[in-house]
Amino acid sequence: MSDLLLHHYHFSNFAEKARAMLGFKRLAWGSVVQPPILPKPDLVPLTGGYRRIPVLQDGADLWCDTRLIALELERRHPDPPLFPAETRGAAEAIAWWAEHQLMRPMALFVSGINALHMPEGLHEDRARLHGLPAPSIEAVKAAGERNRHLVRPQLAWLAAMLADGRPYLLGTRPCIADFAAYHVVWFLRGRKIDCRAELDPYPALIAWRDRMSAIGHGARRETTPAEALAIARAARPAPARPSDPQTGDPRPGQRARVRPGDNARDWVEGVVHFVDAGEIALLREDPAVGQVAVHFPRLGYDWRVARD
Ligand SMILES: N[C@@H](CCC(=O)N[C@@H](CS)C(=O)NCC(=O)O)C(=O)O
Repeated sequence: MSDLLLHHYHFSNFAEKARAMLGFKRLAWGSVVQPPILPKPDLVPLTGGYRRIPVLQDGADLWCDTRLIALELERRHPDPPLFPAETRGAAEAIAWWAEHQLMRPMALFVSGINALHMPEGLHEDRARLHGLPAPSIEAVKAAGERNRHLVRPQLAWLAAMLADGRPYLLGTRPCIADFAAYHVVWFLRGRKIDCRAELDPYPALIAWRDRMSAIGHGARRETTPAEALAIARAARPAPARPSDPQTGDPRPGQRARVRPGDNARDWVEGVVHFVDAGEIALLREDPAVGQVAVHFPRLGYDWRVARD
């Protein structure tokens, strides 16, 4: 049985990507449900300030960001592959586009259409996450309509990728491009006012979405946040793989800080445990969990050597 835990909440689309990848790898995992807005008192002791969802946990190791979660799952369970060699370049580029160009208009569209039906405090929390003042409901609604027109042409691109009848975006089997685009499309259904009618012009896109949904989530068992903290407390971070610092990088043993480059830009500080061209992991101590290793991808993140 896998000891993997996923910190998530139901309506998080990035969590849906992680759940689907766990299903694709046919894994059993512990589901730790976290709140969708701050405060997150049972997550922050583990991550040192990273608040986004999902986070993958194995003992005293935490992986932040679904880009790195995908790579970690692939390293442990290469079959079936999320990154087949023959399509890797195109797949990574499509995934980056879907999550960094299509996702934000999608979030503003669906949340705007559902402006009056979102959980209490969500609009304010998300504005703060992006460094913006709390918006009025009218502003949220107007952003919904504006962003519908940014979503539409990009959904048409996805549909065009499937126009030759292929079952998945890059061929006959799903890869990281499919998972990254799937969770963005999944978000259309997530709220009280269903926005899935946007897919009506594209039967092949609907069929693809249904194929992705049929992959399922693997074997999920419920675990409490308190259990997840206790598991981290009872464990030690796994020994690091050999590092390969790039020019200018902090070295293993040096103090460093890492934060997302796009939103929720809170620094996490610790001692470099591992660093290579794709990943940086920091060791940190917390009274609630003892020593933990927090792993971040490089792409999409910013880092500095920490000055005392
Ligand atoms: N690049 C990140 C993005 C994660 C993300 O933006 N997650 C959203 C939920 S879908 C989030 O954390 N929102 C704020 C929150 O839940 O506190 C990833 O791939 O994991």
